[in-house]
Amino acid sequence: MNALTLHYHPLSSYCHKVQIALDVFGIEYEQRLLNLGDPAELAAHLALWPTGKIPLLVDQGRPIPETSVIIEYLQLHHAEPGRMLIPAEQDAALNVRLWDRVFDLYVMTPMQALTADLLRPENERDAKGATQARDKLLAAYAFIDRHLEGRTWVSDGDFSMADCAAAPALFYAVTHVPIPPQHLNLAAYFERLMAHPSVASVVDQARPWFKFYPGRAGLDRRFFDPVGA
Ligand SMILES: N[C@@H](CCC(=O)N[C@@H](CS)C(=O)NCC(=O)O)C(=O)O
Repeated sequence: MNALTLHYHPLSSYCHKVQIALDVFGIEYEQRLLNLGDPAELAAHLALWPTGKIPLLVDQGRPIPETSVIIEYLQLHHAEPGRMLIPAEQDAALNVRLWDRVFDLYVMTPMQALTADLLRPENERDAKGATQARDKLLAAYAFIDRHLEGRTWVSDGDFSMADCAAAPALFYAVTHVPIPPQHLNLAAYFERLMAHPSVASVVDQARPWFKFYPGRAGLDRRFFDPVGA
């Protein structure tokens, strides 16, 4: 068994964030697909990490939770030499952590609320909560679009942990709230993210699963598996 195992689900945005980082770092690892709907699997997972959230990295039996911590841990202990997602320079590193937080808190969170709402029976849906989540996404799109003016990646340097967070957050967010046409910087950034080899590879792995994603009606056809979509 490989020393490093990622407990994951192929449709999970936060798992994609870490899978992108693993690919950038050039790290070999095993994947353990979790079915948290199964009571025994859920109990075993909760014993490892009581929040029950995925992904969870397990390194020689030691659970490492929380995506941003996982990525920092991987860079510290397992990345191929010279491969970095958090720059060594402290102020630059703070900026990466800031934009990682922005995507987790202001894009992932409302996106997850909208996906969760779709999983409820029609008569239990939260129309007010969904409107608020859509408004939050639109507000985030507007300020991220302004921030991206003149930038290739979201922090000032190379592709970073913040872009690992941005790619799956935006991938699923746009299925609920498309990028408004005036946000040209954000639309171009989205395409740059999708063309990044590590992002494209993670999207490719998940392709056969997108037909099960609750927000699939809003997902661009190019992301579906051409066979069996
Ligand atoms: N702050 C956590 C968030 C992880 C998270 O929300 N994961 C979702 C999947 S994308 C999850 O575990 N959902 C199952 C649940 O909430 O029970 C992180 O960065 O690792």
